[in-house]
Amino acid sequence: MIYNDEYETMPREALEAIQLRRLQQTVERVYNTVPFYRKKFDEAGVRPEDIKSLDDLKRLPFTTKQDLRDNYPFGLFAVPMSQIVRIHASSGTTGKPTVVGYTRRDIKTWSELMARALAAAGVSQNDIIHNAYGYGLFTGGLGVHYGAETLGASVIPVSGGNTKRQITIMKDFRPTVLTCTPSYSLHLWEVAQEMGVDFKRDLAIRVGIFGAEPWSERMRQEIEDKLGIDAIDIYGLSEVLGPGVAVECIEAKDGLHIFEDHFIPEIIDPETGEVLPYGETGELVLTTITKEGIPLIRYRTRDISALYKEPCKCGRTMVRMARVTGRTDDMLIVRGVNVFPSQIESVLMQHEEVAPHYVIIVDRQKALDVLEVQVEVTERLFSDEVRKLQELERRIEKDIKETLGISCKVKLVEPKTIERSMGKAKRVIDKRQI
Ligand code: DLL
Repeated sequence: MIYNDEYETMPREALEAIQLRRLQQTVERVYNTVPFYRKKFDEAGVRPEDIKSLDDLKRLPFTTKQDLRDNYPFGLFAVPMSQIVRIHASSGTTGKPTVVGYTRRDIKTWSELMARALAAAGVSQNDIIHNAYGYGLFTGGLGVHYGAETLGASVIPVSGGNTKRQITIMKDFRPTVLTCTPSYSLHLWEVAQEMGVDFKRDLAIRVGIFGAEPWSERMRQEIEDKLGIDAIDIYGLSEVLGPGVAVECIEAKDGLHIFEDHFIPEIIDPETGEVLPYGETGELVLTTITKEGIPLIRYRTRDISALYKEPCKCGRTMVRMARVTGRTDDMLIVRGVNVFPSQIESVLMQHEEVAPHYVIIVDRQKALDVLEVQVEVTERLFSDEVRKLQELERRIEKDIKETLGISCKVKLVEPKTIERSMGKAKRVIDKRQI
């Protein structure tokens, strides 16, 4: 279903006219209200009135996560605190957290965009949503929650954790939609199995809306097969909004539609900053054109994607972004070769003897980078002879070498030994930085 028929299917010319008007208003507003932007624009020699077409966007300087940190906590807010009704923040595992503020209208916009996203995934007011994204400073829980209420669906605000209770709730309340990180959905399946609950037979979930961390096409297959559901990819980031920046439609499951009446996407070469044409892979840059609390101009997301303009069979005219396979900052450089965890995941998932739970450990031994991939094997295989397990290890190592061009050590580990996360999974341990 298309939630907002007027905007989501708008002819591109009309959409671009709206984008330009909103961009001009945003640039004008931040120039006048946020000293950080005024200084940056002045340094770049560009003034609000120079933005005459969408093409002029590239004259504006980028904003980075470091800029948000340097202005911690509220320095980039464009309205007085009296107009802010909500604050969220990133977890801050890699430094100071980034803090964002929403006005009443921002919350309304976010709720509408999340309602659109849920509808794109085939959810309606007749659905019950089991929302296992964390509630709190993280945007996942409350983002889905407000969207669900706006759409008119029933929402169970279960949040993350206490997995056994979640299974009982799913059995008793019979939710039809599951929202959580893709890795947590597999953990739910695992715990359900332990409790003798069969997702397909005993539960009513028919669609899952998963995001907040990278996952591969093969991981989607695995989830769909195991849980017996449609798995839909949803993308967003707290700096720009939270979940609901882009979402796949259930009709195509082929790229995520970006809600372009609120965000202008660009893909750039992360090294040079040059804007790349449609279809090319690079870093996603987003400009918010309706946000009041903390508008962001050309925000470098560090997420790697590509943009596609071709029309989609669902009828939406908004561009699609390719599934985010990784971030410029989670790219590992191992002996000079660039590797993304998702590439390793794709190779692992080709082997049905292993479970989708893995961790990548990078270390340095005698000035040489060494890579170890620990992956769980299925229960059945673990009881097999050692020789068979070793043979599988060698096979996966060979596949990784052939696909990615790097040598690594693969270590099969016992089922359920790799730590499960209630939210975003931690896939990489880089001991070189410690
Ligand atoms: O993760 C917002 C969110 C909540 C999105 C629930 C989807 C569902 P942050 O905690 O600020 O916000 O983290 C944002 O997570 O820059 C990406 O690197 C990654 N990410 C988010 N969605 C996806 C996705 C939320 N579908 C960061 N695929 C982003 C891959 C994703 N990575």
